[in-house]
Amino acid sequence: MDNTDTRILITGAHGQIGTVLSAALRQKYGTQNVLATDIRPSQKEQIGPFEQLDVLDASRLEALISQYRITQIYHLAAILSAKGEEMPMQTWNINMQGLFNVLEAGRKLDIKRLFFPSSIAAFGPDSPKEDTPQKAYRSPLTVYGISKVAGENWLKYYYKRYGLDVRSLRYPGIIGYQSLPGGGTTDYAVDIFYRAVEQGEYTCFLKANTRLPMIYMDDAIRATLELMEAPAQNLSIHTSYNLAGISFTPAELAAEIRKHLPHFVIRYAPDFRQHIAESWPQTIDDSTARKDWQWQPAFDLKKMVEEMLYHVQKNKSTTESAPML
Ligand code: AKB
Repeated sequence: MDNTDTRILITGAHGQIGTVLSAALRQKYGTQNVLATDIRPSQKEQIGPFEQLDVLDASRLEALISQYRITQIYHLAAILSAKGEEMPMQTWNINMQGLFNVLEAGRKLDIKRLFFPSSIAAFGPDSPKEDTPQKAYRSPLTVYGISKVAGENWLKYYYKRYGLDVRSLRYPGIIGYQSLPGGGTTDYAVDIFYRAVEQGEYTCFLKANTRLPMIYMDDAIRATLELMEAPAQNLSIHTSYNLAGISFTPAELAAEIRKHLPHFVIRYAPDFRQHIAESWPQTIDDSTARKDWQWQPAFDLKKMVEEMLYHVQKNKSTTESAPML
């Protein structure tokens, strides 16, 4: 790695956010200053330093931090809401023990700044559904959500007790074309674009009128970088910041897609994820983020759908015209 001040380690770098965030951080800090890690082996297109890492392996995590002289960690590795309900104990273990290993490494090895993603899943059926406030009561239904609430409180503990500079966002469902989500309840809002372009139809696992908070990937990445760069004295939240982008229902998303693909058909076959979605907020009040570090989303539903369709169609035609080997 180069001899600059900031050297970053990302866990879960092959995940939906990790794929795009690694590239953005490499562009900003230099390829050699960002170490991507994941439990899955290196991908063919991996550009820059990569190490295979299971976040439950605390000694390997600490060895990598020392070896690469890491100064910042983005800890993204986790099991999401829907998958988490299939394996509650494993999810708790991975999400919590993984976080403890990172926090302890941060404390012991003098990490300067640490990022941990929380989620709208930290809220539950007893939180207000509309404009859910920053400090709303949080009693989530899912193991994933419980691990996020607990995680947020541990961040605050490490900040207060050890002075560790830990920062966090409650991400809405993230929509992007660069990577696929896996195991989440909001995944439909990415899948729908691929099905619309490739097959002209989609069967949604949520009901037509299920409104959820979402955000376009560009906004989510920019929010992450802006929060991580904000002066420490401006930050009033040491659990996790509410973050809002766009809220919509599957029916509204389908109608917007139909403006570009008039023959697109959506059907509904709600499954267990409906219950999870109904326990979450519909819209989020992110005024504290706007005030503390001037957060401002750039993508509305129209712009997001235009961008998604453009990129998904472009990727499809590139794949189709690729020569057979
Ligand atoms: C999920 O659906 O589990 C995630 C999330 C909202 O945290 N996308």
